Amino acid sequence: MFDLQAIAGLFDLRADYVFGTPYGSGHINDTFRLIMDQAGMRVSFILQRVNSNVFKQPIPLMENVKRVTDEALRVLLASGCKEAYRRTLTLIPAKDGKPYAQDAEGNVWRVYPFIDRARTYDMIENPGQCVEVARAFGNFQKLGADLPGEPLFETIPDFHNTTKRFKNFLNAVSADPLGRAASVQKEIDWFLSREADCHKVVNYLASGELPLRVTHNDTKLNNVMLDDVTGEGICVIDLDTTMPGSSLYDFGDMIRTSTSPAAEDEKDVSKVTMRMEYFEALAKGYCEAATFLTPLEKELLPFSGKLLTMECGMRFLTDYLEGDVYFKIKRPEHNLDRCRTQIALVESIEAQMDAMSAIVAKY
Ligand code: ADP
Ligand code: GN1
Ligand code: MG
Repeated sequence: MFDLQAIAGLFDLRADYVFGTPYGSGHINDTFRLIMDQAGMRVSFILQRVNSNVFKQPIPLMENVKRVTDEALRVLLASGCKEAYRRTLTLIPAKDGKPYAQDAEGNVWRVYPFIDRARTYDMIENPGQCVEVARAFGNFQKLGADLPGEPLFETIPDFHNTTKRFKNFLNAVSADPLGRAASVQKEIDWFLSREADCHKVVNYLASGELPLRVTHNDTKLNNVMLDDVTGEGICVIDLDTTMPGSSLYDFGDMIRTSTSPAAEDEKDVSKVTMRMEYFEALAKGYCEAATFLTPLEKELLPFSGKLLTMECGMRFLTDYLEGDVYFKIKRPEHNLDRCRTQIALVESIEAQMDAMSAIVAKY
């Protein structure tokens, strides 16, 4: 569908195109692995088309990514790190020197070196990985705290504003463009009964009781690369939503994606459960790295898992009602299946909230 060779040719890769294939399991951007021949040596790159339906202003977004990755590289090199270029994404410039290229249709593309001997996981395999994931995202927030210059551009306004997300959900229910609402009344009622939870963090941020930080905002498990040999969380990726946010958004999405043994789109929701051992590993890794947390942020860490899982479930249901226009889907009821796993996970978290709080108090 895209002429990958021509697009690769827009970048200063100093290599001959061999082939390119779709890559990864992200729900938003179009990602490809490029195999190139560089003076006789096979090298890989990641080529991505920024999803302009989701990100309405891709160029300021790319300026954010450039600032964040430049700063990460600067810090790694200053610390004497031997494999700095494996521990942060780095943008390869286009032939005109810009950190991105535009094709004739106006699509914005970027290229990163392919990070080798490391991979992302769609499902967590052991609690040790949780420690690594949480540490990597915690350290990423530290980097954000020291980022010089203006605040980052807000690539998706109100991305985690759960009050607005709830309103959008209500609008989708009443518009019901595909006549799907009646068949999912049970799920709709489930979210309606939890409205009060949607306002809590938003209100604390508005009153200043919770601080606004530079956060990643999409800390799902498959947005961090773990080293194949050591298992270490070596590189945080998918930086499109790095912007002002709450630490709770980041920790909450780690709970959502790294504590259950079931896939996000598992059809058998009886498999979905929040495992305390995995939560404890996340809390340990995160609290070790995120030494800046205030008492209220710490207190709300267990609640953040409920909130972000609820938010994501509500977003999947909203997208199902609106006709699957936002998240990539692979089957007709994909978003509905995803919504149902999120509901099951929230119920599991609700049942264990006290024990989760006791664990946070330990760290
Ligand atoms: P999306 O926004 O669609 O989730 P991501 O930026 O997360 O896109 O990329 C999708 C997948 O591609 C990731 O989960 C990861 O497996 C892989 N990936 C992304 N960047 C790199 C990289 N620099 N090196 C190796 N793999 C990568
Ligand atoms: C999307 O891009 P990806 O797959 O890492 C989404 C997240 C959701 C997640 C649900 C920009 O993340 O907000 O939590 O799907 N990203 C965007 O799996 O909307
Ligand atoms: Mg991703």
